[in-house]
Amino acid sequence: MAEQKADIALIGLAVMGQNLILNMDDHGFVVCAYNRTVAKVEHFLQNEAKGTKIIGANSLEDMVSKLKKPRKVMLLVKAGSAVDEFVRNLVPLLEKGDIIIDGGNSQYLDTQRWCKELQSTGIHYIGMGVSGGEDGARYGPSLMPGGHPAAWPHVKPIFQAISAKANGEPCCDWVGEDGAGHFVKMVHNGIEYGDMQLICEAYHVMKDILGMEQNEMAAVFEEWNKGELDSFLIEITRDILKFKDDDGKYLLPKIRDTAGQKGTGKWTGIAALEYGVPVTLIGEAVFSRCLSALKDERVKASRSLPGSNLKFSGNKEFLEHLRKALFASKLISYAQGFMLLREAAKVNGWNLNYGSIALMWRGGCIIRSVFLGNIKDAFTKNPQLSNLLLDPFFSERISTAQASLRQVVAQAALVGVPAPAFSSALAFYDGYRAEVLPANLLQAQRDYFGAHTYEILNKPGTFVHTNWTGHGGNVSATTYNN
Ligand code: 2AM
Repeated sequence: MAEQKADIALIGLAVMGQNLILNMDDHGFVVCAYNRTVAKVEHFLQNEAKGTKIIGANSLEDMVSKLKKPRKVMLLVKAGSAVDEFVRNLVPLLEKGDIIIDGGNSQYLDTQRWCKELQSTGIHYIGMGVSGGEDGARYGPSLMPGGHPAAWPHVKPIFQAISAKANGEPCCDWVGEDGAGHFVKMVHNGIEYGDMQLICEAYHVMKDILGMEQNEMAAVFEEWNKGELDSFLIEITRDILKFKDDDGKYLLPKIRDTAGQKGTGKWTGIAALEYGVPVTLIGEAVFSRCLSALKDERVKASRSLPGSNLKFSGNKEFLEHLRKALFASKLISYAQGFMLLREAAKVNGWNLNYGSIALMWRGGCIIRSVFLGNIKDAFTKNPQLSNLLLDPFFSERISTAQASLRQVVAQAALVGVPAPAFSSALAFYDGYRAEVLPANLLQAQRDYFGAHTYEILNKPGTFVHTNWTGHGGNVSATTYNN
């Protein structure tokens, strides 16, 4: 009897790849497994995949021959050259209508490039963000596919079946054209950096301003997790705070305070700079990791640079300010993230559905939270919403929480505890709501030294240059009408 043909092939048998295959198998799909080091295929079939419908292949040709048409081949290999190499080798083996899905952590520009390059071949390309770690991959990740839209109906049943569900709805939907899926995944990771940094700053405030013990802090996070901050990251923070080492002492203080990073937060910052969107909180979160990595310099500086002599004089009621500050800052960070998505969509011609992006992040991934349900509701009510802060639900929340954010930033500054993410959130908030900013002076400076011209406030479109060093206050102005 001929071997049953597979619904999809998956290349890359590291943990994420294996778990996604097992997840697909659980949902009734026949998967063909392949890996660069072919010996791993047999090992997988004999161990983790024993007793399943999963089949294996010993070459790319063998794999392609075992697939139903249109063939679907998913890559879960190292981003960059490994993806490029596999795509190049696959293209001659595939035909019009077949689909390649890159589920790795590729840069969206690479995905954009492949979409463009494969356009003429008729082979469809999808770049899909996958979030949720190993557990997510096994039992329900958040999946963010984008690329050639014609491919979506063919892979939709598989990906929506294996994805996480939030209130019964799949945390997987079509994101948009070419690199949109990987772009959204990148912004997700940036937001994750911001959320983590905010939680770390809250912990720092509790520890060094309020002088709290770890079990007390754990109890506060436990409490916070029951309300509007309910999220995976708050939950794991509670568990981390509670965790004791074999010697019965808390593990957390024994961990060296230097943060690592793989780069996706940094890419969000780079994209923010390139698109000219003030995604300040994520930027600060990335820089905070960089600063933490300067441990030796910090140790030296701690002995010579003075801090503040002021002591905090409040009490534990301050915790409510801290909770509200965390909520407000998180909201500001997400508002910034969606601003970046909106600008990138405009520049690249992507038709992004912001509500469905919020739903994709609502479950399965690291930033999953109740809060994302509120964001989904905001965009469902008003798909044209220009900024999350202007949604009625959120503008009411921020107007009550902003005073607490001021308290936290002010106290941290007075006592000398760094709170870069909280501070940048507040600075953005005050900048965003400012009718007048001091950029008039900035324009004057630019015109002074570089004759860049400036626009007349009451005459939009009228640009003039002033001879700022002219004698006796006699300035000459040239008018340019755009
Ligand atoms: P391997 O098992 O043969 O190393 C995660 O590292 C996955 O990416 C693994 O399946 C790994 O295959 C694959 N991978 C890493 N670098 C690769 C490369 N340069 N070419 C092909 N596959 C690669």
